[in-house]
Amino acid sequence: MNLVKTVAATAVLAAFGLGAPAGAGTMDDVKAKGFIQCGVSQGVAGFSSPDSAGNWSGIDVDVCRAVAAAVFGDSNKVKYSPLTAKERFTALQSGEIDVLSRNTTWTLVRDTALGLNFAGVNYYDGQGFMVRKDLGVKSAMELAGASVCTNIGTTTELNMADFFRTNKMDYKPVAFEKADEVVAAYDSGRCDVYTTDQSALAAQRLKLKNQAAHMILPEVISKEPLGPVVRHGDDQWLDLVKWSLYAMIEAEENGITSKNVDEMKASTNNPVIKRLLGMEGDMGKNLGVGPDWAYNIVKQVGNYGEVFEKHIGVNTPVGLSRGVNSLWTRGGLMYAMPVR
Ligand SMILES: N[C@@H](CCC(=O)N[C@@H](CS)C(=O)NCC(=O)O)C(=O)O
Repeated sequence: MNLVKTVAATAVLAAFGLGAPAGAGTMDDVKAKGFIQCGVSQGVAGFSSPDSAGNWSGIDVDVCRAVAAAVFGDSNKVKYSPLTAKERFTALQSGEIDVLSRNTTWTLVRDTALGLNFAGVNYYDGQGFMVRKDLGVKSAMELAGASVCTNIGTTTELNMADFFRTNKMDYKPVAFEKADEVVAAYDSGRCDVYTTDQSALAAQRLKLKNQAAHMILPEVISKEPLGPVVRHGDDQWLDLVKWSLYAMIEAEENGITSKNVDEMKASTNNPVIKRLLGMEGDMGKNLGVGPDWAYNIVKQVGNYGEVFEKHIGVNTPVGLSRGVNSLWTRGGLMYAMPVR
């Protein structure tokens, strides 16, 4: 029966041109080649962006580094594929990348019809609008007739259409494939408005010639839960990516940081921490990795709060506050399932 289902699923994927080379077995493939191929953006500060030497960093990059720490005990065993919004799902479906960690919104269609699985959420976001201050607009409800710059192949385009239609306002979409083309078009005055996820507005604003001349309008017009994505039909790999993210959140909840993890490991009597750090239970074995999987994540990458503050927090140029991305114990949405 399972074989029949697999054959049928393969035929369906092939019929949609999705190919079938990389269904199950990503864990074995990754172990055999010795690194994880991680799909990232082409450069969104704090999320995934390269430095001048080509080293990638950001909270999306750190999800891939966490998975590499869990599998290999080495967070550096990652190669990066910069992808536009339009290219990203094909790259995952075809097996070109092992995981997509690139400000990607979890939606029903992506989770089902595209043959993908979301492994969790590493940033809860929502779509916003940026305008030049001298446009004299204080609310998105004053944008009737505006030209609006955005990216092709995104939820942004769809939400924008919903927003203007619902509010019975005309608008002129100006869409580009590359994010830098959108920024350049907006900065040169080709459109009145730049719309994307609010976190990306904060990041992309850093690329504008005169940042102080722009403002983000108060309205948030959508839900954009952003998180890592894998292929449908590979539960073992899905589990590993999911629990690598949970490990970062669980570590924060338990006060375990990259700085104190060794001390915690040596001295704790807390069974939750003992299970997470591999001293009790057999959590790594269940995931197909070693007992130190979560220890390696925290030691080499950090807990979720550390990663947030390092790349996008209030003391970084991106300057985002935790808001709904706080732990559930502080009124936020970040909640890891129990490690037991
Ligand atoms: N979260 C939305 C939008 C994602 C998106 O691609 N946004 C653009 C606007 S800034 C982006 O990040 N581009 C970066 C790039 O192409 O490198 C989605 O999943 O569709």
